[in-house]
Amino acid sequence: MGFQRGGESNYMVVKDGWKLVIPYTISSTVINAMYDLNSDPYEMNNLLGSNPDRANHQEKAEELRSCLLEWLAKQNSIHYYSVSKRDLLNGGKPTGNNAAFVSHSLPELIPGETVSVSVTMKNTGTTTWIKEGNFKLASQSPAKNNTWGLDHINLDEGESIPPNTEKTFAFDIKVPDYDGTYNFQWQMIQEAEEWFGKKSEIEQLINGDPGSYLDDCDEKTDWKSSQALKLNTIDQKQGSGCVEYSGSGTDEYKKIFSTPHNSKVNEANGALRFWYYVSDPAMLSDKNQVEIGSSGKADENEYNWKLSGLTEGWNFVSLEISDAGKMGSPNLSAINWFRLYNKKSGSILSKIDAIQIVDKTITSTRDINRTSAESTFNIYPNPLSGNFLSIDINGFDAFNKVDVRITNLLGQTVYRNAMQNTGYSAIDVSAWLKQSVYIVTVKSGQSVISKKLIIE
Ligand SMILES: [Ca+2]
Ligand SMILES: [Ca+2]
Repeated sequence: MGFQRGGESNYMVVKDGWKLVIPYTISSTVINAMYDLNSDPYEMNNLLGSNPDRANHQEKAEELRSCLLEWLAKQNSIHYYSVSKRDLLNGGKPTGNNAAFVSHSLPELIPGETVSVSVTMKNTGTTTWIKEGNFKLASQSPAKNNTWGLDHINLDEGESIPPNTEKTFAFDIKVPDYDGTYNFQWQMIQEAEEWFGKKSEIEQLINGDPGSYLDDCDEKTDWKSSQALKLNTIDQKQGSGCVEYSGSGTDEYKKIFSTPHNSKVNEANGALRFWYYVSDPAMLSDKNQVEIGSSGKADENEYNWKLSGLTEGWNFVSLEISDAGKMGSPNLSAINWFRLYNKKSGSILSKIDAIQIVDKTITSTRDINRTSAESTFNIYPNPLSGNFLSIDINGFDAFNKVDVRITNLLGQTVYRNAMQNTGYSAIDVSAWLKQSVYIVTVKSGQSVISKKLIIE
């Protein structure tokens, strides 16, 4: 008797001249197969699968599966439960996992506060959700994000959610208080097997400065495609519009940016994020690709990814630079190329919006440690002769308020304000600053920086 976890995609059991192959996960594209190696050494005839006599082989298949289960139990494998429930006669599919979003309740999302929320899902499949089966509610957009302080909620020990019943997951979240755009969205998952069912309705929280966009898709200027693109100003996810495609041509969205975009990220911390609407993902081949680059064209100094797991409607796509295919030496400080393209088996409607290259470590975790060496601020114009002094504040601890103080040369404070670290502020100084020299001090946490301001 032998076991093997074959490649990435299946388990194999060989015993007494019989061989059973079971997909490693539910979502694998490999189907269940069993061969009688004594009479069929070249594995030409799958006795399960579409074999009309497959029911006659159930007993043998179950015997081999129980050997596999014994082994998985010893390994303490997370796949034990799922493998024990697979329908061996029907290719291991359909899985029977499905869910409908019923409702959620959430109070106002106040940055920095802990609030109680709930998400209700209905089991519309044929499997029963239990903790032992690794059924959970988990965060989406992006998948398994930790924005709200937790990325999943377990069922209770002994709890059972059979088909056609609802489950309300009630839990506390910590609302992020740092700048950015955050999505509150959840979906059922059978851990290590598959995401399934409808995602919860998305709620967005925008704090302070959401960060710059590679393209906010509020205009279709310079966007090219195999079809005529439209500007959609009704169904956008951000700003005043999104760019819309309809047709069956391969090139969907491509753009050469006349001004290169400095993403300020590196390969280790960067992620490409955007919203992508697809009317019918089944029309897309699995070659669906997206790429960014710094040569103003395809296949030269580019990062590329395959898109997968798209669902009908809007998808929040999050792709890590560290997972990308790479051609040449793309320069993340000068991105000037974006393309999304795909072969299609029919006509689709798609939309794209809010393309960002972000530091994923800032939007996915609270553990931000920016050194004070990176903290800077600029005041301008300086010397100042008008009414408004502009301040740009960068790199201070995003969790603390930034204390801005202006003192005269006698050390007396003439202006003081605690600002959120929103980057840019304009202060009306006309009422209280006379022609003189002042000191502007910006302080947050351990970082203190002072600069001289001249009023003319
Ligand atoms: Ca937009
Ligand atoms: Ca490419």
